[in-house]
Amino acid sequence: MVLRQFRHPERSRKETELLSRTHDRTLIEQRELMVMITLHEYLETCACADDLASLIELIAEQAVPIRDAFITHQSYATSINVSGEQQAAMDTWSDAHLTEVYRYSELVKVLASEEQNEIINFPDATSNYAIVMDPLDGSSLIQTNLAVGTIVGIFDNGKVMQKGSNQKAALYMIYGPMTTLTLTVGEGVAIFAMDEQKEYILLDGEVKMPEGNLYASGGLKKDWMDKHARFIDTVEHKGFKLRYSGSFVADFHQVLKYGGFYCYPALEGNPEGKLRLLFEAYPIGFIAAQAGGAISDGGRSLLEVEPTSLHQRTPIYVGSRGVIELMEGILSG
Ligand code: AHM
Ligand code: MG
Repeated sequence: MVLRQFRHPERSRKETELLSRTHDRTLIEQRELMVMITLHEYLETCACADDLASLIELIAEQAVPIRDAFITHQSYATSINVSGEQQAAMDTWSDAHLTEVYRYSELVKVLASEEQNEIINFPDATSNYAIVMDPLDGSSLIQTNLAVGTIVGIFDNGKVMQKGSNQKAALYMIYGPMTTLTLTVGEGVAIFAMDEQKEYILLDGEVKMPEGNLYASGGLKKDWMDKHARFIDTVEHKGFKLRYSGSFVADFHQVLKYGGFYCYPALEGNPEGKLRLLFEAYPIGFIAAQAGGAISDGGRSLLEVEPTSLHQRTPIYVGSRGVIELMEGILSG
Protein backbone atom coordinates (compact mmCIF):
# COMPACT_ATOMS: atom_id res chain seq x y z
CA MET A 1 0.00 0.00 0.00
CA VAL A 2 1.54 3.29 -1.07
CA LEU A 3 0.60 6.27 1.05
CA ARG A 4 0.32 9.41 -1.04
CA GLN A 5 2.54 12.14 0.36
CA PHE A 6 1.51 15.48 -1.09
CA ARG A 7 3.58 18.43 0.06
CA HIS A 8 3.47 22.13 -0.67
CA PRO A 9 7.14 23.11 -0.64
CA GLU A 10 6.74 26.89 -0.81
CA ARG A 11 4.27 27.24 2.03
CA SER A 12 5.54 27.52 5.57
CA ARG A 13 3.69 25.91 8.47
CA LYS A 14 2.76 29.35 9.82
CA GLU A 15 1.30 30.46 6.49
CA THR A 16 -0.77 27.31 6.31
CA GLU A 17 -1.99 27.85 9.86
CA LEU A 18 -3.14 31.35 8.99
CA LEU A 19 -4.80 30.19 5.81
CA SER A 20 -6.68 27.44 7.59
CA ARG A 21 -8.88 30.05 9.33
CA THR A 22 -11.24 30.10 6.41
CA HIS A 23 -14.64 29.59 7.99
CA ASP A 24 -16.13 32.55 6.14
CA ARG A 25 -14.65 31.82 2.72
CA THR A 26 -16.35 29.74 0.07
CA LEU A 27 -14.40 27.27 -2.06
CA ILE A 28 -14.70 29.67 -5.01
CA GLU A 29 -13.30 32.56 -2.97
CA GLN A 30 -10.45 30.37 -1.81
CA ARG A 31 -9.68 29.48 -5.42
CA GLU A 32 -9.71 33.16 -6.41
CA LEU A 33 -7.39 33.99 -3.55
CA MET A 34 -5.23 30.99 -4.44
CA VAL A 35 -5.18 29.94 -0.83
CA MET A 36 -6.38 26.38 -1.20
CA ILE A 37 -5.30 24.24 1.68
CA THR A 38 -5.08 20.51 1.19
CA LEU A 39 -5.93 17.89 3.80
CA HIS A 40 -2.24 17.07 4.02
CA GLU A 41 -1.34 20.69 4.75
CA TYR A 42 -4.13 21.00 7.31
CA LEU A 43 -2.87 17.90 9.13
CA GLU A 44 0.65 19.31 9.17
CA THR A 45 -0.61 22.28 11.18
CA CYS A 46 -2.29 20.03 13.76
CA ALA A 47 -0.59 18.54 16.77
CA CYS A 48 -1.38 15.01 15.65
CA ALA A 49 1.15 12.21 15.25
CA ASP A 50 2.56 11.59 11.77
CA ASP A 51 1.21 8.05 11.58
CA LEU A 52 -2.25 9.25 12.64
CA ALA A 53 -2.14 11.88 9.88
CA SER A 54 -1.11 9.18 7.38
CA LEU A 55 -3.96 6.95 8.55
CA ILE A 56 -6.50 9.76 8.20
CA GLU A 57 -5.28 10.57 4.68
CA LEU A 58 -5.40 6.91 3.75
CA ILE A 59 -8.99 6.53 4.96
CA ALA A 60 -10.06 9.76 3.26
CA GLU A 61 -8.62 8.55 -0.07
CA GLN A 62 -10.92 5.52 0.03
CA ALA A 63 -13.81 7.80 -0.94
CA VAL A 64 -12.62 7.37 -4.54
CA PRO A 65 -12.92 3.57 -4.81
CA ILE A 66 -16.09 3.59 -2.71
CA ARG A 67 -17.72 6.15 -5.02
CA ASP A 68 -16.61 4.13 -8.05
CA ALA A 69 -18.15 1.01 -6.54
CA PHE A 70 -21.60 2.64 -6.48
CA ILE A 71 -21.42 2.64 -10.29
CA THR A 72 -19.89 -0.80 -10.78
CA HIS A 73 -22.36 -2.35 -8.33
CA GLN A 74 -25.43 -1.09 -10.11
CA SER A 75 -27.85 -3.73 -11.38
CA TYR A 76 -28.55 -2.30 -14.83
CA ALA A 77 -31.61 -3.41 -16.80
CA THR A 78 -29.54 -5.57 -19.12
CA SER A 79 -27.23 -7.03 -16.49
CA ILE A 80 -27.02 -10.81 -16.55
CA ASN A 81 -26.55 -11.13 -12.82
CA VAL A 82 -29.25 -8.68 -11.95
CA SER A 83 -29.78 -8.84 -8.24
CA GLY A 84 -31.01 -6.54 -5.55
CA GLU A 85 -28.28 -8.11 -3.45
CA GLN A 86 -25.67 -6.24 -5.44
CA GLN A 87 -27.05 -3.05 -4.04
CA ALA A 88 -27.14 -4.32 -0.48
CA ALA A 89 -23.65 -5.69 -1.15
CA MET A 90 -22.27 -2.14 -1.08
CA ASP A 91 -22.33 -2.46 2.72
CA THR A 92 -20.17 -5.56 2.67
CA TRP A 93 -18.08 -4.33 -0.27
CA SER A 94 -17.11 -1.12 1.58
CA ASP A 95 -16.50 -3.08 4.75
CA ALA A 96 -14.23 -5.61 3.02
CA HIS A 97 -12.42 -2.88 1.10
CA LEU A 98 -11.70 -0.73 4.14
CA THR A 99 -10.70 -3.79 6.18
CA GLU A 100 -8.06 -4.71 3.59
CA VAL A 101 -6.82 -1.12 3.42
CA TYR A 102 -6.34 -1.14 7.20
CA ARG A 103 -4.62 -4.53 7.09
CA TYR A 104 -2.09 -3.52 4.42
CA SER A 105 -1.44 -0.12 5.94
CA GLU A 106 -0.03 -1.83 9.06
CA LEU A 107 -1.22 1.25 10.94
CA VAL A 108 -4.29 -0.34 12.51
CA LYS A 109 -4.09 -2.83 15.34
CA VAL A 110 -7.79 -3.41 16.00
CA LEU A 111 -10.97 -2.88 14.00
CA ALA A 112 -14.62 -2.96 15.04
CA SER A 113 -17.06 -2.58 12.17
CA GLU A 114 -20.82 -2.40 12.13
CA GLU A 115 -20.73 -5.04 9.41
CA GLN A 116 -18.71 -7.61 11.37
CA ASN A 117 -19.78 -9.65 14.37
CA GLU A 118 -16.38 -9.73 16.03
CA ILE A 119 -13.43 -7.44 16.60
CA ILE A 120 -10.62 -7.97 14.05
CA ASN A 121 -7.00 -7.89 15.17
CA PHE A 122 -4.14 -7.10 12.78
CA PRO A 123 -1.04 -8.72 14.29
CA ASP A 124 1.34 -7.08 11.77
CA ALA A 125 0.41 -3.56 12.85
CA THR A 126 3.28 -1.27 13.73
CA SER A 127 0.97 1.35 15.31
CA ASN A 128 -1.58 1.09 18.08
CA TYR A 129 -4.61 2.59 16.34
CA ALA A 130 -8.03 1.07 16.97
CA ILE A 131 -10.89 1.88 14.62
CA VAL A 132 -14.65 1.84 15.01
CA MET A 133 -16.60 2.32 11.79
CA ASP A 134 -19.83 2.21 9.90
CA PRO A 135 -18.46 1.57 6.40
CA LEU A 136 -21.62 2.71 4.61
CA ASP A 137 -24.17 4.56 6.66
CA GLY A 138 -27.59 5.12 5.11
CA SER A 139 -27.17 2.26 2.65
CA SER A 140 -30.94 1.82 2.24
CA LEU A 141 -30.78 5.10 0.27
CA ILE A 142 -28.25 3.97 -2.35
CA GLN A 143 -30.92 2.92 -4.83
CA THR A 144 -32.53 6.36 -4.61
CA ASN A 145 -29.20 8.22 -5.09
CA LEU A 146 -29.49 10.19 -1.87
CA ALA A 147 -26.39 11.06 0.15
CA VAL A 148 -24.75 8.29 2.17
CA GLY A 149 -21.41 8.15 3.95
CA THR A 150 -18.61 6.38 5.79
CA ILE A 151 -18.17 7.03 9.54
CA VAL A 152 -14.88 6.35 11.37
CA GLY A 153 -13.63 6.87 14.93
CA ILE A 154 -9.96 6.36 15.88
CA PHE A 155 -8.47 5.49 19.28
CA ASP A 156 -4.70 5.30 19.79
CA ASN A 157 -4.39 2.70 22.56
CA GLY A 158 -5.14 -0.53 20.72
CA LYS A 159 -8.68 -1.12 22.02
CA VAL A 160 -12.18 -0.28 20.88
CA MET A 161 -14.20 -1.09 24.01
CA GLN A 162 -13.81 2.23 25.80
CA LYS A 163 -15.66 5.50 26.12
CA GLY A 164 -15.95 7.74 23.07
CA SER A 165 -14.31 10.75 24.68
CA ASN A 166 -11.01 8.84 24.42
CA GLN A 167 -11.05 9.08 20.62
CA LYS A 168 -8.04 10.79 19.07
CA ALA A 169 -9.80 11.54 15.79
CA ALA A 170 -13.13 11.05 14.06
CA LEU A 171 -14.23 11.64 10.50
CA TYR A 172 -16.90 10.96 7.96
CA MET A 173 -17.03 11.14 4.22
CA ILE A 174 -20.31 11.98 2.51
CA TYR A 175 -20.96 10.80 -1.03
CA GLY A 176 -23.39 13.43 -2.24
CA PRO A 177 -23.21 15.95 -5.10
CA MET A 178 -19.69 16.53 -3.77
CA THR A 179 -17.47 14.18 -1.84
CA THR A 180 -16.80 15.86 1.47
CA LEU A 181 -14.69 14.95 4.46
CA THR A 182 -15.57 16.19 7.95
CA LEU A 183 -12.72 15.70 10.39
CA THR A 184 -11.64 16.31 13.94
CA VAL A 185 -8.28 15.48 15.47
CA GLY A 186 -9.39 17.03 18.75
CA GLU A 187 -8.64 20.59 17.64
CA GLY A 188 -12.05 21.65 16.36
CA VAL A 189 -13.74 20.47 13.19
CA ALA A 190 -12.76 20.99 9.56
CA ILE A 191 -14.68 20.23 6.38
CA PHE A 192 -12.98 19.46 3.05
CA ALA A 193 -14.30 18.88 -0.47
CA MET A 194 -12.63 16.64 -3.02
CA ASP A 195 -11.60 18.52 -6.17
CA GLU A 196 -11.21 17.31 -9.77
CA GLN A 197 -7.72 15.98 -9.00
CA LYS A 198 -9.13 13.93 -6.11
CA GLU A 199 -7.40 16.22 -3.65
CA TYR A 200 -9.25 17.29 -0.50
CA ILE A 201 -9.39 21.10 -0.26
CA LEU A 202 -10.35 22.83 2.97
CA LEU A 203 -13.82 24.42 2.90
CA ASP A 204 -14.03 25.44 6.55
CA GLY A 205 -11.27 25.08 9.12
CA GLU A 206 -13.24 26.19 12.17
CA VAL A 207 -16.70 24.63 12.00
CA LYS A 208 -19.02 25.81 14.77
CA MET A 209 -22.48 24.33 15.11
CA PRO A 210 -24.98 27.18 15.41
CA GLU A 211 -28.18 27.13 17.46
CA GLY A 212 -30.36 26.52 14.41
CA ASN A 213 -33.84 25.12 14.00
CA LEU A 214 -33.64 21.94 11.92
CA TYR A 215 -34.71 18.65 13.39
CA ALA A 216 -34.92 15.00 12.43
CA SER A 217 -36.44 12.21 14.51
CA GLY A 218 -36.32 8.53 13.61
CA GLY A 219 -38.81 5.87 14.62
CA LEU A 220 -42.52 5.67 14.01
CA LYS A 221 -44.47 8.38 15.79
CA LYS A 222 -46.87 5.80 17.21
CA ASP A 223 -43.87 4.16 18.97
CA TRP A 224 -42.42 7.34 20.50
CA MET A 225 -42.34 7.57 24.30
CA ASP A 226 -44.50 10.34 25.80
CA LYS A 227 -41.57 12.52 26.88
CA HIS A 228 -39.94 12.30 23.46
CA ALA A 229 -43.24 13.24 21.82
CA ARG A 230 -43.50 16.20 24.22
CA PHE A 231 -40.00 17.33 23.28
CA ILE A 232 -40.75 17.15 19.55
CA ASP A 233 -44.00 19.02 20.11
CA THR A 234 -42.08 21.70 22.04
CA VAL A 235 -39.52 22.29 19.29
CA GLU A 236 -42.16 22.28 16.56
CA HIS A 237 -43.97 25.04 18.44
CA LYS A 238 -40.66 26.90 18.57
CA GLY A 239 -40.54 26.77 14.76
CA PHE A 240 -38.16 23.85 14.22
CA LYS A 241 -38.38 22.42 10.71
CA LEU A 242 -38.36 18.69 9.92
CA ARG A 243 -35.48 17.43 7.70
CA TYR A 244 -35.14 13.64 7.77
CA SER A 245 -33.62 11.66 4.91
CA GLY A 246 -32.89 8.27 6.51
CA SER A 247 -29.11 8.73 6.33
CA PHE A 248 -27.76 9.57 9.78
CA VAL A 249 -24.49 10.95 8.47
CA ALA A 250 -26.19 13.25 5.94
CA ASP A 251 -28.91 14.30 8.37
CA PHE A 252 -26.29 15.08 11.00
CA HIS A 253 -24.20 17.05 8.51
CA GLN A 254 -26.95 19.55 7.83
CA VAL A 255 -27.44 19.95 11.58
CA LEU A 256 -23.68 20.58 11.91
CA LYS A 257 -23.92 23.29 9.27
CA TYR A 258 -27.25 24.91 10.13
CA GLY A 259 -27.96 23.91 13.74
CA GLY A 260 -30.76 21.99 15.41
CA PHE A 261 -30.68 18.28 16.20
CA TYR A 262 -30.94 14.75 14.90
CA CYS A 263 -32.34 11.98 17.05
CA TYR A 264 -33.23 8.32 16.95
CA PRO A 265 -35.07 7.87 20.25
CA ALA A 266 -35.95 4.99 22.53
CA LEU A 267 -39.12 3.41 21.17
CA GLU A 268 -42.03 1.55 22.67
CA GLY A 269 -40.85 -2.08 22.68
CA ASN A 270 -37.36 -0.95 21.57
CA PRO A 271 -35.86 1.04 24.44
CA GLU A 272 -32.36 1.11 22.93
CA GLY A 273 -33.54 2.70 19.69
CA LYS A 274 -31.76 1.73 16.48
CA LEU A 275 -28.34 3.33 16.15
CA ARG A 276 -25.11 1.91 17.53
CA LEU A 277 -22.97 3.38 20.27
CA LEU A 278 -19.52 2.53 18.91
CA PHE A 279 -19.94 2.85 15.15
CA GLU A 280 -22.29 5.80 14.92
CA ALA A 281 -22.66 7.67 18.24
CA TYR A 282 -18.97 7.85 19.16
CA PRO A 283 -17.50 9.33 15.96
CA ILE A 284 -20.44 11.64 15.22
CA GLY A 285 -20.65 12.66 18.89
CA PHE A 286 -16.94 13.49 19.02
CA ILE A 287 -17.30 15.69 15.95
CA ALA A 288 -20.44 17.36 17.36
CA ALA A 289 -18.70 18.11 20.66
CA GLN A 290 -15.63 19.49 18.88
CA ALA A 291 -17.94 21.83 16.93
CA GLY A 292 -19.52 23.10 20.18
CA GLY A 293 -22.54 20.77 20.09
CA ALA A 294 -23.47 17.77 22.22
CA ILE A 295 -24.63 14.15 22.02
CA SER A 296 -26.87 12.51 24.61
CA ASP A 297 -28.89 9.37 25.19
CA GLY A 298 -31.60 11.55 26.72
CA GLY A 299 -29.96 11.97 30.13
CA ARG A 300 -26.15 11.89 29.78
CA SER A 301 -23.38 12.43 27.27
CA LEU A 302 -22.94 9.40 25.04
CA LEU A 303 -19.22 10.12 24.84
CA GLU A 304 -18.95 9.14 28.54
CA VAL A 305 -20.89 5.88 28.22
CA GLU A 306 -18.62 2.82 28.59
CA PRO A 307 -19.68 0.13 26.11
CA THR A 308 -20.77 -3.24 27.45
CA SER A 309 -21.15 -4.98 24.10
CA LEU A 310 -19.73 -4.41 20.64
CA HIS A 311 -22.99 -3.86 18.78
CA GLN A 312 -24.78 -2.07 21.61
CA ARG A 313 -27.59 0.21 20.47
CA THR A 314 -28.53 3.46 22.12
CA PRO A 315 -31.05 6.27 21.85
CA ILE A 316 -29.25 9.24 20.25
CA TYR A 317 -29.87 12.96 20.42
CA VAL A 318 -27.13 15.00 18.76
CA GLY A 319 -27.00 18.65 17.80
CA SER A 320 -26.72 22.21 19.04
CA ARG A 321 -25.91 22.45 22.73
CA GLY A 322 -28.95 24.56 23.70
CA VAL A 323 -31.55 22.24 22.22
CA ILE A 324 -29.84 19.13 23.62
CA GLU A 325 -30.05 20.76 27.08
CA LEU A 326 -33.73 21.55 26.45
CA MET A 327 -34.32 17.90 25.50
CA GLU A 328 -32.55 16.59 28.63
CA GLY A 329 -34.71 18.89 30.75
CA ILE A 330 -37.91 17.54 29.22
CA LEU A 331 -36.87 13.88 29.21
CA SER A 332 -35.74 14.00 32.84
CA GLY A 333 -38.85 15.91 33.98
P1 AHM B 1 -27.46 1.59 8.66
O1 AHM B 1 -26.20 1.87 9.42
O2 AHM B 1 -27.70 0.12 8.48
O3 AHM B 1 -27.50 2.34 7.36
O4 AHM B 1 -28.70 2.06 9.58
C1 AHM B 1 -28.67 3.30 10.19
C2 AHM B 1 -29.63 4.22 9.48
C3 AHM B 1 -29.26 5.65 9.71
O5 AHM B 1 -28.37 6.10 8.73
C4 AHM B 1 -30.58 6.33 9.62
O6 AHM B 1 -30.66 7.53 10.33
C5 AHM B 1 -31.53 5.32 10.16
O7 AHM B 1 -30.89 4.06 10.02
C6 AHM B 1 -32.79 5.32 9.40
O8 AHM B 1 -33.65 4.41 9.98
P2 AHM B 1 -35.22 4.40 9.60
O9 AHM B 1 -35.27 3.73 8.25
O10 AHM B 1 -35.83 3.61 10.69
O11 AHM B 1 -35.69 5.82 9.54
MG1 MG C 1 -25.33 3.41 10.08
